[in-house]
Amino acid sequence: MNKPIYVTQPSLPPLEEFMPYLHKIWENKILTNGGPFHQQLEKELCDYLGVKYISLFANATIALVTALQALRITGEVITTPYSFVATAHSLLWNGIKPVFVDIDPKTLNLDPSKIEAAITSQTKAIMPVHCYGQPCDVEAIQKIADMYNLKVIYDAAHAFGVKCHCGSVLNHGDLSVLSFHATKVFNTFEGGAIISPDAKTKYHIDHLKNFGFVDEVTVAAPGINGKMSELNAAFGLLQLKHIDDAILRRNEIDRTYREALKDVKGITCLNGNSSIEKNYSYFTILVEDEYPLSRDALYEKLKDHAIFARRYFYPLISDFPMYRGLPSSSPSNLNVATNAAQRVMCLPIYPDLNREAQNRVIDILQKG
Ligand code: T4K
Repeated sequence: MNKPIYVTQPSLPPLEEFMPYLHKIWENKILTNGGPFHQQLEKELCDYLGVKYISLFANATIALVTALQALRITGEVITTPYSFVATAHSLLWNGIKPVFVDIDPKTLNLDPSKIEAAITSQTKAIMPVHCYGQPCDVEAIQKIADMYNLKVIYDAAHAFGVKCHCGSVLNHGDLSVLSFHATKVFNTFEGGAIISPDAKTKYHIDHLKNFGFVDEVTVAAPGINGKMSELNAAFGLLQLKHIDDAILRRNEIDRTYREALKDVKGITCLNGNSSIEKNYSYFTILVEDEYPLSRDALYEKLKDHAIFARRYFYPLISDFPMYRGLPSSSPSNLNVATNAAQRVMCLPIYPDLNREAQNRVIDILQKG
């Protein structure tokens, strides 16, 4: 039986490299609440990512919930149905009505040309996703936001380290939210962060993730416990030492897939665009009609060979029971997303995926 190959596997540094960090934590007994590793990781991430202010979180879902709270968003928020369910869940947790808008067929990101038609007097913000780390059309989105006085919160869970023509993609919009989950390019086991443009917003967010405490006796808002622990922050500091190598290795795997699949009829590889600095977080294909197998038949065939690709993002968020009833969830409103969800597949990509394992995946795709 072949060894299983998963869509991803977390990068882990040599265990012995983590021991000095653990000794330090055992020594000073600061386990959480903004300890020294937490503060150091915030600083080092700002430098690495090219952003000004960052607030670490326990995960990206709580960070999204907090980002909306920080900007006092209510009413309706325009978002994409083509994402992980946490994007829209963060709206429901704030009592906000999600309004789904269709996606662009090339990038599978929110289609700016469809946003304006969905704006009502209740619309307060746009929450786009840089899906698979491919930057949204940030300029077009900002133009609409400025015109209608809307906030923009980017779900940048996939976009660690991504740079577009004007530097870090994380500097666009009012806030951006990263995920450091085990399955992400940069992981702290669990973790996340909010990128803020100014110190005032960062400190407000820092209070919100600590129950709303401003000082020992003052609670300014009904905040949550969203703090990252010292263990996760220490691990992040170590991960940061290895991140460039990890992204380099992902780049090689991406290149090998593109080369091997370029002549396979009916397989379209997404996001080949080389004008941006990518993180190669996902390798996404669309299985078109010309391919001898349907997407689901291919998915099952891979599984029979112990290759566990994933259909991110199928089903669409708008198909889940808590969203299905919304007028904007109608498939006729979401033609491109509906089609993409039927065709998409994410192939295994992670630094430890060796050539032999990648060839097993490629062989099956080439044979059809
Ligand atoms: N916004 C977007 C756009 C997101 O994609 C996500 C998360 C969020 C927000 C929320 O971020 P967090 O709150 O999680 O920080 C996974 C992840 O759990 C989720 O974080 C991620 N997106 C989503 C796209 O994928 P599943 O249900 O597919 O994960 P799971 O457990 O099936 O893992 C996939 C494969 O990874 C496994 O088959 C094996 C491998 N794996 C996984 C884990 C957890 C490992 O090898 N080791 C591990 O520890 O959701």
